[in-house]
Amino acid sequence: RPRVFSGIQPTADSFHLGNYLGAVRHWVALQDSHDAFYCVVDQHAITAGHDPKVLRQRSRLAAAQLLAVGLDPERCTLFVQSQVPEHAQLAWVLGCITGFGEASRMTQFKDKSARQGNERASIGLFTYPILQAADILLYQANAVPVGEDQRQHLELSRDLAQRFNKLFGRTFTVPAPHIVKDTAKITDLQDPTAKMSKSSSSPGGIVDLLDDPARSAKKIRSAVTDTGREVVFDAETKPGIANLLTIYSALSGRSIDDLVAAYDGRGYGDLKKDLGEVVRDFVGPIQERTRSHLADPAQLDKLLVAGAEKARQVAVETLGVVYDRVGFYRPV
Ligand code: AQP
Repeated sequence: RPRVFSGIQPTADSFHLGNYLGAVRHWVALQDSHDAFYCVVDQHAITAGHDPKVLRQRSRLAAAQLLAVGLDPERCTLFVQSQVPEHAQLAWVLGCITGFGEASRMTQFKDKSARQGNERASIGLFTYPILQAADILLYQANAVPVGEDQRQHLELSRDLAQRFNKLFGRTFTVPAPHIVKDTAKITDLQDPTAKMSKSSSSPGGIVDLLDDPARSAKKIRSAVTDTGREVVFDAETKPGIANLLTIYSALSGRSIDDLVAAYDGRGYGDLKKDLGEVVRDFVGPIQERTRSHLADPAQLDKLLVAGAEKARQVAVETLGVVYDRVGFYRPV
């Protein structure tokens, strides 16, 4: 079976609808067709400042949410990044074949460092995509399900795999992005031209899976839309409505055309009200399941330790080949 790898940062208490619809939903779907490795990337989560106690709890919360939305440890390998030291070890090697200029072109670093102030942005934030490449290449992943915002980072992962293979001999599978176009960029409810984001959206712009369902429904009802009335899907001229239709379609399984026809002549208010209810009904059971996973931290930890052991078997093997190929010292 082809391999799939993806990761998510435990940088907030809750994942948001963008994380779920752009990426995690596909993780769930790929469990049966692929040999799937999914990772809570806590090492990525310290690149922009953090609180140690909160981070540890958020890693558990992230794992609990992933289980709640449908990851099944019997059908995939779920683990926490820092439990597998080979990620950081491989990142060092990959960093040594990455150009400074090449890394400097990563737009996510440019955006985030500009927001933080260039003097305060860490080297970890700068080398983030190299650690991400290590995450992926360590597992010889064929495909990486992510949102559109990760396309450039994935391109770097591909370049590094190819470069390493050329320099030192065929070692890595070159991974392909698995970006499902329809939901690849869920936008901010208050600024429908920007992506919904943990770090840059205002509270009104983001729908968290673990937020109070009534509050989420209210946020949907208050989403920014244009001044027209007609419900049509046009991401250029009506980005707010297009975003709501995208979310509605993905959560309900109804096609965009079907929704547009259903709201013909009814205006935005009805659409927002109904979508608010769809979101409310969707997050309710996820919250319940998340709570039940969190209620048994020993069981959760057991599962994550087992996941890390499984992941390490692959990681150790790949790193061994890498160390050998680059000529690291090995006593005879
Ligand atoms: N708005 C989005 N639409 C579609 N996919 C999205 N993803 C994130 N935002 C959207 C995808 O979610 C996965 C996990 O991403 P992450 O752990 O890197 O989370 P993130 O990028 O930290 O999430 P945010 O909200 O975008 O935070 P900031 O802005 O702080 O970086 C990835 O596959 C990502 O593509």
